[in-house]
Amino acid sequence: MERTLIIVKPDAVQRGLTGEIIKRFEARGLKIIGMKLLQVNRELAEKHYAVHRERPFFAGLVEYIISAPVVVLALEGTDAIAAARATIGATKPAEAAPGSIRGDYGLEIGRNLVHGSDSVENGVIEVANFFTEADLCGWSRDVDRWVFE
Ligand code: D4T
Repeated sequence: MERTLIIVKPDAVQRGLTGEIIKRFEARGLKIIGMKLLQVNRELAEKHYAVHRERPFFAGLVEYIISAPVVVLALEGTDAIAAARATIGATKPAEAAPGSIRGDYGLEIGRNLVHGSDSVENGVIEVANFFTEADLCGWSRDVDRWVFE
């Protein structure tokens, strides 16, 4: 089972799309093992996007992610990383396939609605950046045998 960190970004929360976005991951079969609403502080934002520290868009990216509350989810499932990223769509919403979150709701890269971890290793690291082990709920879902073979 892989874990991925999903961030429903400030633009999505402000636009009232939180439920719509969570619904898509849930319907796909990914299991929510952690979820909370929070306003990310600068330190956590810079840690989360540290890989982009030298890029010209870094400052704007940090300002955007700390500008208003986000909803973060820890999701678990078979191939959770690839499945979640396919559900999210391409980084540039204008290039994202219709049916993906960004393809259905976004236009600009700086307002791309949702984050999903890009590797198994980063999924583990990012979930730990936003949740303590005590925050996570390793529950047994009754429908799991109809989702996982
Ligand atoms: P996140 O990390 O938000 O899920 O986005 P992606 O995984 O799809 O894309 P990314 O890591 O390459 O970029 C992280 C974040 O930076 C913003 N960004 C990116 C931007 O504002 N301008 C840019 O030119 C790029 C490449 C959008 C997503």
